[in-house]
Amino acid sequence: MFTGGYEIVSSGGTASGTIIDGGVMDLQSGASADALPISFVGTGGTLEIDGTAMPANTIRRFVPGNTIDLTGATFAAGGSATLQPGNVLKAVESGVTFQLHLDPRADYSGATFAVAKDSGTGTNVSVSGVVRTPEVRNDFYAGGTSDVLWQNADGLPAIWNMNGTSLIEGAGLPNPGPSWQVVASGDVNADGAADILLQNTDGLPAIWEMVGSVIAGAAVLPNPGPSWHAIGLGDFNADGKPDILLQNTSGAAAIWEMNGTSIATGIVLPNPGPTWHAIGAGDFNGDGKADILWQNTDGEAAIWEMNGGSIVGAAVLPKPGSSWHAIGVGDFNGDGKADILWQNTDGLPAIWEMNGTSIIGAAVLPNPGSNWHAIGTSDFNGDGKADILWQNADGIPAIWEMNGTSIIGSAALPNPGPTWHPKDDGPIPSDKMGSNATAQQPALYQSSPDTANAVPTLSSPSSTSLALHLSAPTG
Ligand SMILES: [Ca+2]
Ligand SMILES: [Ca+2]
Ligand SMILES: [Ca+2]
Ligand SMILES: [Ca+2]
Repeated sequence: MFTGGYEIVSSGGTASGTIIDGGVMDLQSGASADALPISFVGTGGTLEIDGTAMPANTIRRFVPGNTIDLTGATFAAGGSATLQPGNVLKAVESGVTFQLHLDPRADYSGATFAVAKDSGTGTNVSVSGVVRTPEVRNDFYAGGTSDVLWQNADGLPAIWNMNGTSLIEGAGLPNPGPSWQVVASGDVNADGAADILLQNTDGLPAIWEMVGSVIAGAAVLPNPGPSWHAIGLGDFNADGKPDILLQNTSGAAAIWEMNGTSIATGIVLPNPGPTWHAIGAGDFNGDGKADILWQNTDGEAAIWEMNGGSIVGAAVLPKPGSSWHAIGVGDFNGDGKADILWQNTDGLPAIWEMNGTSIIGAAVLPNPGSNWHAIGTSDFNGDGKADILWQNADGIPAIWEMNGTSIIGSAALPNPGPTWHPKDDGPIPSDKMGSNATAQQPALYQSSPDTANAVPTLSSPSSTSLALHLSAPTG
């Protein structure tokens, strides 16, 4: 990782998992940055590429304010930079063509590229307009794939920098102590690298602005009191910055619309009653605005479709029964709409593919057994489809790479031991944290969130037959 200043990767050298956070990274002629992406974080960064051989690496988050300096591209009037299919950026200077591989998942349809003379004889490539890059859950190293966020029972957080299902390196963060719960991650400051939302048992929320495993900034938010629990992060108003979903022990939910680490607006939502647990935020109808998934203690789930702090649609989903737990929301089939990950108390996982509040597909996955806990829906291979992060009761983490409801790959990760808990979008059970921590979810009953558009009750989250049982998620 590289932040600010000036770094030289010399001929024959390599840089690994490169982050350019301001400053200049100089890739000298003949140097390579291995196969991992070269990622800009924030703005004000320059990737200087010497010589005429272009790196094959994917260049992520090339957005307005960042520069690619091609020192070996002799600037001349009439040069150009144009985007080719697959987001290959083609620069032509003095009759010579240079090709750079921009993030193929980024949307450059509202962007314009330009070339200009650099400080020497070379060519600066810049971009203006609107660039949309996909936000990937738990992506602390801005590589376009999920990393794993951990917290130990003693409070110590840690991040595993992942390349797909392979652990590149792990790093411990400063220990805030066991009264601080790591709640969720999201790119709060919209710089391309995930940040961490924490909450103290006294109610105090805090945000760590992260670049890789480095805490680049820290902010404490107003304390709503210990009866309010931060549930997660989601962009409810589609301004590109995640907002905070909270729930009171009374059942009332609230949204803090955030502008980075500042609360722009606080909105208290209708109170569905304390048997309804806010599970998480995800965009079920694909309008770019996060919606809220609820589950009642009797198993029934419901969705509130949101527009900022306004509920624009609500529906109760088919009742799977109280042995089914909504683990979290993620887009398993890559259609831009959040889906629901379930797990039964007997271990059986299931997925509901959603279109708004309609279930358009449902499948039960192989049962790894009740010792395996589904943790969340990160995208480890960066294909835009959620994968499943697991942890065994003995501590072993594992990943199922998913394509819709099909398991296309699986891998076990090193075992950090059972006191370490991965933090993804699943609710955090009280028995998973230190003795000072409180349950993230409230516990008493009232009325339902909304009975409008209620749909018929089913006996299980899937109408399909059970798949074969496997002994472990790596099976
Ligand atoms: Ca960030
Ligand atoms: Ca939505
Ligand atoms: Ca989906
Ligand atoms: Ca994936």
